[in-house]
Amino acid sequence: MSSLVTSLATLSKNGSTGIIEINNPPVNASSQKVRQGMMECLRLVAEDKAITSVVLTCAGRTFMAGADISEFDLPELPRPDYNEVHAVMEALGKPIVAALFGTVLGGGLELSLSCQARVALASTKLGLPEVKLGLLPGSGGTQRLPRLIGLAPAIDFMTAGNPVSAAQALKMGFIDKVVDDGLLEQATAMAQALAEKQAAGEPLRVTSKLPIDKASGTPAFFEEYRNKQAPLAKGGSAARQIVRCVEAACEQSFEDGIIFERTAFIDRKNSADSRALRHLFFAEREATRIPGLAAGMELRPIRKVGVVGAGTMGGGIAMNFLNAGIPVTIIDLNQEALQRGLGIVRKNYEASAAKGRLTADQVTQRLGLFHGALDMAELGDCDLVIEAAFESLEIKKSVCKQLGAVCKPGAIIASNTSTLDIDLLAEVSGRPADFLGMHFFSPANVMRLLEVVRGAKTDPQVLATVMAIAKKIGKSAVVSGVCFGFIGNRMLEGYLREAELLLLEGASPAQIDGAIEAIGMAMGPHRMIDMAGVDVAAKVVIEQDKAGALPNDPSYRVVVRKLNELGRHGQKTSAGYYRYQGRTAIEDDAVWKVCEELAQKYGVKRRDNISDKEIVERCLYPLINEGARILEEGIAYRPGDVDVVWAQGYGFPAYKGGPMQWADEIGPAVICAALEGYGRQFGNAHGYWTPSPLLAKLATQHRHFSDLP
Ligand code: T1G
Repeated sequence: MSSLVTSLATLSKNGSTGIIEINNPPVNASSQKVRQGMMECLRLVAEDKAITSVVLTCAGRTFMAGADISEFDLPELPRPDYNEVHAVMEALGKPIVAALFGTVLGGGLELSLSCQARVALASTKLGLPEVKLGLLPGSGGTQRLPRLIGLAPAIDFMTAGNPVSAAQALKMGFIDKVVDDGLLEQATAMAQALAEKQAAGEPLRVTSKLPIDKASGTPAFFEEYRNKQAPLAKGGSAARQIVRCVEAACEQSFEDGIIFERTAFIDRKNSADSRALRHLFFAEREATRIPGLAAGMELRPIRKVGVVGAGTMGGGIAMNFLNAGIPVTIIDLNQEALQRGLGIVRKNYEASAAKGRLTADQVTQRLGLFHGALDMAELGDCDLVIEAAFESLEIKKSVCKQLGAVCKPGAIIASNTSTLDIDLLAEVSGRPADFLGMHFFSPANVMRLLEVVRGAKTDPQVLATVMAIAKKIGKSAVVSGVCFGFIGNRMLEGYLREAELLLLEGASPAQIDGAIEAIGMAMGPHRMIDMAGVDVAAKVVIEQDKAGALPNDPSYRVVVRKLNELGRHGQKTSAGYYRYQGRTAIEDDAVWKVCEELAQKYGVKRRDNISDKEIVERCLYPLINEGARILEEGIAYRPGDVDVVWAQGYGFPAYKGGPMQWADEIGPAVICAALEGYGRQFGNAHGYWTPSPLLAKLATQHRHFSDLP
């Protein structure tokens, strides 16, 4: 086969079939050079009379996984535009068959829709996830897909943004054949068959020329679909625009519909919520890169994992590794606790199987990798041991000391502590170089966030190994330095402090939670504590108080401590900051009275003019300020790392990109001025309102967190 290589696309010939292969590692994203290469290959195909059909494929591990997202921050989309390429493909006059494999997403799937047919390996995943980036399929997807599979299935597929299997795609009607192997051969055979039909007089199927089901596309149909999407204020713009583009496909010619779609796409691309979602997409991947660590460092093999503590956290942690096919030995002090822990994991898997999320074989396979034991010595052959013992310094010191003795040389020892000093536990283990923190978030088998806490003496190879295993078990890992609360819980301090002060000053839990949820937080502070446990939150404050780590402020977090004393531990006792009927939170006058009494006791003046704006600023600006301190102390490497922690672990709205991205949208100078204003209004005796040096510097220099290296 002869071949002509242009930039990132190669044209070769297999008899009368031209093979266009895109080669842009790692995911064949559609960059300007890819599109230039394709245009060159298509020109050559058009000129070569000997070529009567074409197969479009990619090198590497996947067919095109979408447009190059990094191009969207450019002022203009670099030409040739996607739609120029699609127009040349559809006007070629020769059948093109797409050979699909890997993860065919976004612009990659749209590219294939401009072919005459699509053949996919059975293992292929196909999707239009643009909506998850605050975008919409911007290279003809909203115009071509409805012509192939109908209005409702196309809108459902694009507004959900979730991938489907090749078998599902075949059933939906947007691919033509699924093969188990021989993809290129099968696609070539189909291309040649289409060429023969064309030679016999059968017109080529051109997707953009297919009719669209206008009869179903009534105004009421589209209005109903629009109303099903999330509200605009909660990141619903992209989905609503997708519905509008499909409506335009019914109202206008294909050519006009493409223009409509492009206008809507540009509007989305330039929106704050899409910028935020794209920021998080890259931030999550950037977070796995450790400054100063040589790429490609040899990692320690992790073939077997040990978990100490068969409680809720220990069981959840274990499931992460079992799900990845890694054997786990779990230890607990007594048989009853151990059996309870093993039983909880079994029930979790059986519940997943009952919902069809796992097959019975998968449940059997995973449980077959899971063993319980009472003797720590059983952990002697583990490569990584994670302690998830009760959150008490004495207990964790004892466990870490034992692990230092029983774990084999080279084994990594991790603590799941959320409040204790990793360096202290590392020293107690006697192997500080092998030691670090792995702070999972409950439920540990569900929450993607993992704070990896590097100790002062943690070996870089240990850190790199844990970051790699985190990706293998599907976690979004972020490295934190050692400090109280690491990244997330440390920033939570000021947020919860102000939420409680607002209660003393006269706001209700419902008003505070409502104001915070209105800006997109999944759960307000008080509903969050009621779910996690008022006793758990109070214990952290009490332990800090014992350690003399609280501000010299007698009113500090008095409400959570009082509710704890009253036995109002939250949802689990049907009463906390709210009263509960099942999971329904109901405002409770008893809490109002507690706050009134505490306000009187601590001389806090109550008022009834607390606005939602004040609530949001007083709770979230100190959170951002603490994030700035965490950056200037080097606890977090990058602002994006802080954003990933809050978006993945604390319900910060992804369409705001995380607290530091949101701070950039508001402006550091605005935040700085607001902090200083509250300092003047309430006094700043405890330094609650002092802008961090970094925030103050960004404010005066009119720079942003995104300008930081
Ligand atoms: N653009 C640019 N870079 C991308 C990229 C993309 N679309 N997809 C992945 N990368 C980079 C990623 O940053 C990382 O870089 C490396 O590739 C490996 O990715 C016009 C508007 C395909 C399932 O949303 O879902 O098309 O960190 O670590 O775990 O209508 O990447 O190595 O430097 O994630 O194996 C639509 C996004 C775009 C798909 C592979 N497409 N990508 O997962 O590897 S918008 C998407 C993914 C669009 C058109 C619209 C995943 C993956 P680095 P990775 P992975």
